[in-house]
Amino acid sequence: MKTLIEFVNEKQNDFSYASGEFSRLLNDIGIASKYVHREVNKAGLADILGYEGTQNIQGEDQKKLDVFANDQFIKALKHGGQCCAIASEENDELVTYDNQISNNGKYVVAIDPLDGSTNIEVNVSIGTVFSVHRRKSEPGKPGIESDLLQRGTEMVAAGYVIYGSSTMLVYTTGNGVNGFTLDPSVGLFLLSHADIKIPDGGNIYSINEANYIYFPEGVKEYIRYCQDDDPKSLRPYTTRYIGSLVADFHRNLLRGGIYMYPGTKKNLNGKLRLLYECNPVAFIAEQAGGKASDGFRRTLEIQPESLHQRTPFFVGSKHMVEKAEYFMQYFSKDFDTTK
Ligand code: P6P
Repeated sequence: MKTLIEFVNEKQNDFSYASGEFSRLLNDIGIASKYVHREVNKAGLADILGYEGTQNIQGEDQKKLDVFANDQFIKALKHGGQCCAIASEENDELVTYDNQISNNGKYVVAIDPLDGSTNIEVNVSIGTVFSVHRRKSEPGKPGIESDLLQRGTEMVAAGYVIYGSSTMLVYTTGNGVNGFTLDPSVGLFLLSHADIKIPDGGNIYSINEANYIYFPEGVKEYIRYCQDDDPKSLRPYTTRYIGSLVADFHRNLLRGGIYMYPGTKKNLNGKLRLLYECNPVAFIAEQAGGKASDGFRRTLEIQPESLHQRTPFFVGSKHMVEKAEYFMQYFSKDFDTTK
């Protein structure tokens, strides 16, 4: 089986501009994820649970594993020298480096180092989500915020690592989606899911229905559509919701399905962040033949205004997202936040 390094070097020729810097950056992310894998897999044993006592910009208590994962990715990207700035869910401000090599890095990374971390102590799959853009600012100095505030359509790569029954790295560079499973006995990511395609249709919808009374009418109508018991409807839907974006999306990517975190009457922009949750997942979904939007507009075309901004999110099988968009556009035009 092909290793991640072999695959990345082989595909490196897909990039006219990258003479190996990009391959190095991707491998650095792979290295950091192995360290996170090791700690996640012994979370129940080592005293690395419990709150670090600090809170991230979302006001969420930071668990030690959050902080550990964040440190690993920041260190690995610094060591690799290809990245000049990072937007991380765990850091209020942009992370830059004080060394000349990094300040000449061609790329910037937006990352959620450990998404779904409230699931750590109940042994539910969690994940890392990341996106890569080329810097726009002058090299030779640290990256700046505007380097990160680029549309998703400008991304050069996106991926996630799911720490579940196995640890998998799934990524795209705009030429399809490939999945690599970590063989912990040798510490190598091996190509296990080549050229992943999401089914156009599916029968899984993933949403936190506890928020039902706050949902837009369009979402309520879509849920009713899924639950329609008219025998002619032939819609054998089922709901699956883990509360971990990476785990819910990964299952739907392989089986077909839709994940929704819509805006609500309480939070018009929903909960998920554009730069390091929705954009990377949207890029992967599209590259696998699926769709992603805020209910009205393609996620990748939303112009980011701030590092931690939120956006409503509908992502998954093409036909399912289109049906949900139909209901949103018909019943909930007032929820169109990105005018
Ligand atoms: P809720 C985890 O905090 C996360 O960002 C996603 O991974 C997950 O899908 C969602 O939030 C869960 O949010 O409000 O349903 O608990």
